[in-house]
Amino acid sequence: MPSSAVISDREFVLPPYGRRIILSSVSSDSHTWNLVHLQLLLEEWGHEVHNLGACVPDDLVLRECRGHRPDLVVISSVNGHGFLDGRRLITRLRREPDLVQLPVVIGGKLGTDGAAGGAHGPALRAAGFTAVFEGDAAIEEFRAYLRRAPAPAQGRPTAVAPSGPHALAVAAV
Ligand code: B12
Repeated sequence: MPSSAVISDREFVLPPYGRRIILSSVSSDSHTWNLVHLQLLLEEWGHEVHNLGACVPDDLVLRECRGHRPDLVVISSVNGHGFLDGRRLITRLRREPDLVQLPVVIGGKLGTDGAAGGAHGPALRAAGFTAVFEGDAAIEEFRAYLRRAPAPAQGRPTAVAPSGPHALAVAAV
């Protein structure tokens, strides 16, 4: 299947090293092996993962974002409701002034057409996701996304992008 990653040109910056990541599913999705697999991959790539698990209510995601102050939020869904649940979640999250610039990506089987999906990127990005990963190349593209970043100017960059023009920036791990 061709690439279907849709990555925002919004002003988000990720710190260029092992990041603090919140991993979560959406409220309706009870699948767990997707989360286990993603956690293992992310940890193997050098990141610290706080896995919220399956069937996570929107309120809890927002609360954890505030309490945990992640560099990145990764939403995974495979039950077919990821598009609707994800759009509702990100709309809610982007309404919060303190979370408006937090990088949040989503991936998996986001519609009811299973692995044949891949058309949800533009709408989910328009709703506020930083990047959307669907299809066979999702993991590969996600890894490439995590690796892209300029060298840090100095010190630990903030989780929230500072104001001013800069492209999506993620570093090699
Ligand atoms: C096991 C399973 C279940 C188990 C889950 C048990 C558990 N504890 O996880 C049970 C029986 C509970 C279940 C229930 C349902 N399931 Co189910 N399930 C599966 C099955 C067979 C395997 C899923 C799995 O574990 N895969 C292994 C993991 C490692 O792979 P993965 O899930 O694909 O995740 C990978 C990628 O998707 C990707 N990815 C996922 N998220 C993200 C995020 C990012 C950022 C990136 C980059 C990549 C990424 O990377 C992951 C790791 O490689 C799949 C079919 C299949 N072969 O995939 C159906 C499947 C996911 N289920 C499906 C459905 C429809 C359901 C039900 C709605 C059925 C029903 N009518 O009740 C319910 C939903 C329940 C709910 N509330 O969510 C459909 C979804 C259809 C769709 N999206 O178009 C599938 C695809 C089956 C099918 N072909 O129809 N299911």
